[in-house]
Amino acid sequence: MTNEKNIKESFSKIKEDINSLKYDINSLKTQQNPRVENSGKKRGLITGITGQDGAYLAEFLLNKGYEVYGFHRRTSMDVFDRIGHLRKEIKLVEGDVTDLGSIIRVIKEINPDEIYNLAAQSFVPDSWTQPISTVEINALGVINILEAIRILNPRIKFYQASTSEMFGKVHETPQTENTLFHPRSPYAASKAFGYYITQNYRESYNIFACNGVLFNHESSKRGKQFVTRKISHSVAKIKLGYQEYFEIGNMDAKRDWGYAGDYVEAMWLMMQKEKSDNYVIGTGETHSVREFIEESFKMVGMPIKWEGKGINEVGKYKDRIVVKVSPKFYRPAEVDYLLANPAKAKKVLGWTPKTKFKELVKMMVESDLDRLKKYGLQEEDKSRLDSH
Ligand code: NAP
Ligand code: F7E
Repeated sequence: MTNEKNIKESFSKIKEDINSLKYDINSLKTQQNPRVENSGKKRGLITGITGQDGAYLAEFLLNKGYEVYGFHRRTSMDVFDRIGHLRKEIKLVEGDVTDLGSIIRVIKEINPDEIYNLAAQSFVPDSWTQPISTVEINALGVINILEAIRILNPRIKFYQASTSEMFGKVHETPQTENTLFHPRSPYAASKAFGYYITQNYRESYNIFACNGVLFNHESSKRGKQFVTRKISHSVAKIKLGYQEYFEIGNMDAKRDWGYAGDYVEAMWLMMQKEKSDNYVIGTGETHSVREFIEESFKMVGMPIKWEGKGINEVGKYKDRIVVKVSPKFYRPAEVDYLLANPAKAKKVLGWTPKTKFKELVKMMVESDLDRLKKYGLQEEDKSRLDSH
């Protein structure tokens, strides 16, 4: 009996040893990223896959031969419109950047080579109405991913979607990698934490962690709350007779607007360098909201003139009012003027933007016109515009 008991105990000890050996081998494998060595295909994990940049970056990485994994959160309805054309090629994984457990699960499953953290509550006005959740997603979400990388596999490369909004009330013009931050919204403050913690994990743990400090970039996939798309969409509706006029906030704010398709290349380029760093990405040109409106109306053959001042100012096409100012779109604190100096990105990454301002406006207005002509006014064309 004693003998049988001893044998059983020895077996169970051997089993334990084997399991612990298996665990050690697996962790070693994780450190070496064996999938890359085996398949030769790099694995890219994109958070915020359902957003504007997620869609462009996914397409870009697929074209570079990556296996692309899209991290998305649970929603009550499908939000895959922007990546519909890529659905068969992307592997979707569910999680939330505010949920560390979900990040750990996904990273363990996929063991990616590169993580692009694009997930954010990215609409600045909503950061005043939902400040805590903005911070949870935009700030804590970043450290959640960095912690998961540090614990699971510090060789994974990390990209953080930082922003020109951090320059806020600008300390110098144009803005470079050395310009001081002066955040003007809970959004910008939350992103400043994301920026610094990314830099800190690089310096503390030698993790490859980049900050792309991207200036505003737009496209036909831009959310309709953001000013460029709000304008292109409204102008297209006015041209086709679906709407009489639209309301706007501070038309004198200036932005360095580029094309999202150009900017995802910069994200990838900085992840291919030997050392991680911070890069300013922009066009080096700035334009006002007012100019964006004028150019959009010109594109559809309805040139406008301005009359009045302040909240009484209107934009008129012939005798028709097509633009009105409404203080409901003013912000508690405004970012008046942004202009990038992307010299470092040009020198170190060899990156230059390809799309100029007028081309961008044309692209966006034409896309909205074409879609409305093809499908008519849809439910999505009516929603949310009154509140933003
Ligand atoms: P976007 O269109 O608003 O996309 C944001 C993405 O984040 C969406 O896919 C959204 O998912 C996802 N998301 C939000 N909360 C999440 C959470 N808790 N867990 C997982 N995913 C979550 O933004 P974008 O214009 O593509 O910008 C991409 C990133 O770049 C953002 O971080 C933004 O702050 C930053 N950025 C943008 C610009 C710009 O001009 N576009 C400039 C500088 C920096 P749902 O679809 O479910 O909402
Ligand atoms: O506003 C003014 C508004 O909401 C641009 C995000 O991607 O880029 C974006 O942030 C300007 C502001 O973008 C309206 O006051 C006037 O000065 O298009 P926006 P944003 O706030 O610059 C940065 C880089 C990001 O990181 C952000 O995630 O336009 N403006 N009238 C208006 N803006 C809106 N939305 N609506 C108006 O009616």
